[in-house]
Amino acid sequence: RKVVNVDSPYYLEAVEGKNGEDKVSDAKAEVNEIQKGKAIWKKRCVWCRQSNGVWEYGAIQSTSGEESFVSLSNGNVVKASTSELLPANPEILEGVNDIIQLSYLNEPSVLHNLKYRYARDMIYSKAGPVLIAVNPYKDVQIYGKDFVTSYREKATYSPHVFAVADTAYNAMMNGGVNQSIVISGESGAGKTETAKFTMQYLAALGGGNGGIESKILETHCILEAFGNAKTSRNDNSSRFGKLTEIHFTESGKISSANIQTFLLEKSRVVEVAAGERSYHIFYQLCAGAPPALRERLNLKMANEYNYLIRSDNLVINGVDDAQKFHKLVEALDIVQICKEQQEQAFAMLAAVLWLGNISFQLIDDEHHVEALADEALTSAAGLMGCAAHELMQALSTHRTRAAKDNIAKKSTLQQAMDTRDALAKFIYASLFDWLVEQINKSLEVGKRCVGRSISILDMYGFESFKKNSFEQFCINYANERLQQHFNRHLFKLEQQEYELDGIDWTKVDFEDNQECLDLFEKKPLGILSLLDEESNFPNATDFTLANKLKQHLHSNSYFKGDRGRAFGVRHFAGEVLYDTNGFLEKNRDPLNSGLVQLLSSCSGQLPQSFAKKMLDKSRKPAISSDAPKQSVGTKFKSQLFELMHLLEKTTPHFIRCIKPNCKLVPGMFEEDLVLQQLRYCGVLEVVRFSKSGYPTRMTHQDFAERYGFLLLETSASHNPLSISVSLLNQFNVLPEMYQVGYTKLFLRTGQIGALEDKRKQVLRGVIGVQKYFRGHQA
Ligand code: AD9
Ligand code: MG
Repeated sequence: RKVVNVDSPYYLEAVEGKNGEDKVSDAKAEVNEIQKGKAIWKKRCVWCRQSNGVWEYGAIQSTSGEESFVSLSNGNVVKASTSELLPANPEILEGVNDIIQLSYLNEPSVLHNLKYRYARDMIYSKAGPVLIAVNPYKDVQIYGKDFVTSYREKATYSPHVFAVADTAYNAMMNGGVNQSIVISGESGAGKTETAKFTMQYLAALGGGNGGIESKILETHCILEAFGNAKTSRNDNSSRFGKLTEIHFTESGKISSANIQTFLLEKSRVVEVAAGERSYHIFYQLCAGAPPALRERLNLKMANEYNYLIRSDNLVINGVDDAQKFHKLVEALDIVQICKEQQEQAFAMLAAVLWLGNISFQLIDDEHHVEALADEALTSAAGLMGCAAHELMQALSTHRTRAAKDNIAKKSTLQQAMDTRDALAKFIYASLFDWLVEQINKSLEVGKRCVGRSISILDMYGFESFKKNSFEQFCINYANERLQQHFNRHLFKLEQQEYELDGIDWTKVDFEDNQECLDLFEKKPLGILSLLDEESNFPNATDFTLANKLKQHLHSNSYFKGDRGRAFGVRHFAGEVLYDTNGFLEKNRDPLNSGLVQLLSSCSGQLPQSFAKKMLDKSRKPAISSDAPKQSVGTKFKSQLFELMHLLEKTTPHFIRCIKPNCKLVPGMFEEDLVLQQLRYCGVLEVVRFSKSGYPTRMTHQDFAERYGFLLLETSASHNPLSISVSLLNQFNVLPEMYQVGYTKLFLRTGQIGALEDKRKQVLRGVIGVQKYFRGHQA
């Protein structure tokens, strides 16, 4: 049930609408004039597309037949086809808070509005119910305490992430319904930073309950160290998805929190693309560990580790890894991970680094190899807590999937390197999960109350690189799911509500991505099922997988067969070509039983617990390489289903982050890049939809209760519906501005603001009178 009160997003929007109302009505008059006849159309300001695709602002000088002469703002006069010109908004609407206020919602107009604001450091704008955040790539000084207070006290209504957090908090407090803030956008668009500002605001509002709020804020530093890395798109790219659930007490104080993570990109631990880095923590540890710790871990500098030097990128401009390490240790202290556990975690990191330095030598004529007994081997074994020869044995043997008796065989160089890398990835991913578990233990303080939580989702954004692998496949699948959630809430459910309440409404179509999701999820002929099936064939290869997909899916319009190992998917955000190289291995994510045994026999607590977790997950008591194990793809799918289930039980608030340029610099607004993102994420449709729709709604009952006392003539009827209608008449709300449904009143943007003002005015008067009388009584 959506009920509008002063704190709902619709109210916020309504007030913004109202503030800009004069502007809007002036502009509307102007537009009406223009639309009246050709004579005025001649003076018309328009957007004219240049041969390079850029839209230029100009004014029509003359029109003859199908063509017009347009004088552009750069002084040139060009000839253009009249039908290709797009109307520009009157100057008076320049830089409005909410795009919905624009008279013309064409792409160049929306783009211009965002650009205009961005140039003035107004990085936030509203697009109807959605907040748009354009990454400033610089410190914009709008997140201080004074801003928190302003938004808390509603002293300002300009769009801001704080306003979204405030709306969610109030809706939770007043309505007793769990809320969610769903942040999306491309890699580097600013999701993680936005999520942090959201939590900063909620911490300021709900803090003061034993310091849990500072613990929550400290988790960013820890999870970023272990789960973020420099990529070609973002120097601090999250390589995992994250849902932070914050629970509040009845009185609105933070009581506990919980973090759920999604699919960490494990492959980064052992392979790093040119220009990128592995996880920050490795460089931080190497640069910042104090001498005594270095000695205990036999730690070298980053440039001595194979896993780190492969990309040639050891430092990030402007980032001091050593200092970050000190910050990290402070954060670990704050979330109560004790020194002993910290050291165990660092030992695991050092073990991973040393594993990468282990090399192999040939031992026979059949290309079999054995790990070299050198410093790398002894250090890795020592840090894990096993004997060097046990590690050597585990790395030099493997078990074939086909072998029923599951006998260990000698490995070739490739097999041995794969085993070593699998061990490194397993240790790292297990360490990450362990860390999240420790953090959650420390955040699980007070009890939870029903309808008193806000979940913040910071998922990895849509990715399309030159080469896209299994990771991009999963990330983009997750984004496809989130896009559906967005569509469902902003178009589907909204329209269903209009229909159910019987209001006059022409249905609006929107880009539904269900078919694309089916391509991934359908059984037995969806990509994930086919991938699992192929993953179970011991002799399957990347080529057989690609062929299988093409064979079964070639007729699906969202699928595109390609040459060799590749296949394409038409995502909502564009077509992506995937290379199946490594898909099967990554989906199977095998860890041979020898390695699990090795870890369980280690003296270190962490390796033992990692092995135990692995064994617990496996259905058979003793893991064997052919034991049925849930594939990575299938596990991810069920995790996403659970996420959707959780989100569906909340009232969502959407934030769309936009990346203004690929150079990651402030002040540069690349129009094409922004437009592409606006188009893909469906923001333009939402704006058009919201403009034609009725974003404010209240049950007649609630409306009558809230405003009924304003009625000048006491209504003979006590029927809420007739009270509502009388109120609308009394306040001269134009008929096109509302619709009366069976149960609810639906209002267009900007309408409720006037009523709220009137209500406040009257209440203020009443309070004034009460004070007066109290004064007299005294
Ligand atoms: V990814 O999908 O995890 O690769 P994100 O999370 O969308 O990506 P992130 O939040 O990490 O992007 O932002 C990238 C960089 O942009 C940050 O490191 C900051 O340098 C910069 N940024 C983003 N938002 C802001 C902001 N509101 N103020 C200042 C910002 N800088
Ligand atoms: Mg991020």
